[in-house]
Amino acid sequence: MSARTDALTSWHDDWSGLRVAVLGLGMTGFSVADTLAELRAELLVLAGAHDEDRERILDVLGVRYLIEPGLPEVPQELRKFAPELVIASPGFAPHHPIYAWAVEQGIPVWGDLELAWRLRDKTGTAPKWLAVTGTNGKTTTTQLAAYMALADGLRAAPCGNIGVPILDAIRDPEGFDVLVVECSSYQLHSTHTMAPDAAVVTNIADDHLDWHGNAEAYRRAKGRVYERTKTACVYNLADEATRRLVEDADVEEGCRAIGVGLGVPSPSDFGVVDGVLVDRAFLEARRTSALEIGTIEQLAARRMLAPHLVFDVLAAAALVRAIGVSPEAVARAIDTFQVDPHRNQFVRELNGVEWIDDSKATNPHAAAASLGAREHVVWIVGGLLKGVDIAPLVRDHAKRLRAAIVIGRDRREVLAAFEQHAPEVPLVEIQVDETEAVMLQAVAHAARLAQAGDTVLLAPAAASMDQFKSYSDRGEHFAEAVHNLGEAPHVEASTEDGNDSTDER
Ligand code: UMA
Repeated sequence: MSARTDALTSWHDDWSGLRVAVLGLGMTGFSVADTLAELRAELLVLAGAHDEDRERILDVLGVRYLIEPGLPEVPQELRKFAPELVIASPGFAPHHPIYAWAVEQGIPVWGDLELAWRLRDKTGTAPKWLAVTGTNGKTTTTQLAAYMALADGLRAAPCGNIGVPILDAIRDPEGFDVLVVECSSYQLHSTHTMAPDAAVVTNIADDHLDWHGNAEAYRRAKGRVYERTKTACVYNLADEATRRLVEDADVEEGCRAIGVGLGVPSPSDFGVVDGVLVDRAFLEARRTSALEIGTIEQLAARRMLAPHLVFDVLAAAALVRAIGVSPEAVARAIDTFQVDPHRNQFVRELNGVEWIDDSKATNPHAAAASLGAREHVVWIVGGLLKGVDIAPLVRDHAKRLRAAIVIGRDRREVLAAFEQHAPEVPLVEIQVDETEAVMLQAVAHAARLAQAGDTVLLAPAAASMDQFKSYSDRGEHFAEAVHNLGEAPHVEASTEDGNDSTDER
């Protein structure tokens, strides 16, 4: 790292004239450019696609930008600009030509988390910093932790990968007491000095292998969240890999490892005893007693009994207890918390069949949690697999499948997995690609195949961008199609325009 960028560790340092290349003009790139323009850095923004609204604002701010379709190589203008620092949006993988060029030139590459960490003292006092990552459950855990801190009267905000760029939170005029930062593996890859008060990896399973190159690189990126942690490294007792990441991390003196599980906890852990959620970590008498932070009954009332949700609640509680949020505030928060849409969301019951939207299950690990919680399932599966093997998921859950309906671009891999591991499961391949038609057909077939007592589960184990705008768009199309189903026990499998394009075995 260069001496100049090394020394820039505060909002109140002199950032003026620093030559920074910003990669990307999405949520992240824009928030970085806006922030650094305010600090009077000299900027060059590069992106592979136009965004007219944001470009207009950059014009007003006097920020230079270069938009080139696909950004296939290192532009001459960037070489001439000779950046002292590159800030990469998460979508830029390390093998992107510009990212790789910067590394080769010895130019420091930061993500927005790194910049935000250095600028966190804008309002004078730095907020407490809770960092959340994991393959699944990170958004719910992030929201829960922020909600629990709010219930204790703290100014708290969830931010980061959750969809609120962290620099927007940093620039809030009044500032926050606590930031709960959802960190993606992409963001963590380019984070170097962040030192959270408490951090959690909720679980680790293969995901985003195309970006990271391999599973080990993905795992290592996730593990960076624990580096330099001050008070508590929270990990999943049921996921050995998360404990190993804590062991491998270089943390501050006095930082404790706090395990979270669904069973009776040992001292220093969180868990469940006779229907009561307990903290056995943040109390003096932890050898002999535990603090009540909520009950299973409370969670049942909020439709949050699925094991992964109970885990998320306990993990969030561990994070906020590490910074002194009271057990009573945690319990109050559980009483009113609502899980976001498209996360195991109940859509409708029709003729004894339950319809569930878990469109957020964008990888096999998340889909496994969802499938595992049900006995007889008609499963809507498929999309963009992101280089992840879906076969083990099909193998492990074949027994509970009444039928499967395969959507998405990577259908061939999904069909092959069924061929190999579940040849007896009735299969429908939806062969259309148009957003509107896909879900109409999938839902109509599911209605025909499901029997009373079954669950129809949208848990695609894949990303959505091949056929939908986002996982929420996919979930909304599903819910709309489900709500439009008639009351008749068996709905004919045809779309409204009558063009059903499927293959069935
Ligand atoms: N771009 C290129 N070339 C590339 C990649 C991107 O030019 O190879 C440009 C695009 O043209 C565009 C910009 O980069 O100008 C987009 O940047 P981005 O893809 O990094 O997306 P942002 O809009 O900055 O949103 C990011 C996160 N997106 C990704 O990680 C892909 C958002 O998480 C996050 O909410 C936001 O920052 C704020 O922190 C989304 C996500 O899908 C929800 N995350 C993944 C996940 O949760 O699984 C990691």
